[in-house]
Amino acid sequence: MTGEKTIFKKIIDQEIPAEIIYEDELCLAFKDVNPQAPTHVLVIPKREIPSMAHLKSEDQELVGHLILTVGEVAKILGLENGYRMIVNTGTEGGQTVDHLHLHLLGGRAMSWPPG
Ligand code: DGP
Repeated sequence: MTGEKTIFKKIIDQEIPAEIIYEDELCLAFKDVNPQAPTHVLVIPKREIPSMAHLKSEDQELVGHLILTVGEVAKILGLENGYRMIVNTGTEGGQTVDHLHLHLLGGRAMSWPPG
């Protein structure tokens, strides 16, 4: 990390706006600015963790909470026909923002394999 705030840290700190869907003491869920599906939400931890590759065993409970939150947000948004959760990790994983985030995509049929 460069020490500079990521765009997601700025959203957490309310320095830039986001369309918040859900928030609790550990995480924040907000709409992706560049949606790849009719529903595209990002679930992020409030604690600064650059990526999935930086998770430690003591983060197990937080990770469980983030995944359960994706499921809760899917319910809030009525994705009863299914959805996809994606965690892009590192350069080859397609990660562009260095703050761990879980993509929730829904509202259309997904294809496989992803690009
Ligand atoms: P990834 O490629 O997995 O690192 O995804 C980063 C996502 O973050 C990408 O889908 C676009 C989204 N994004 C980038 N900047 C902003 C922003 O300022 N606001 C919101 N809501 N989403 C953003």
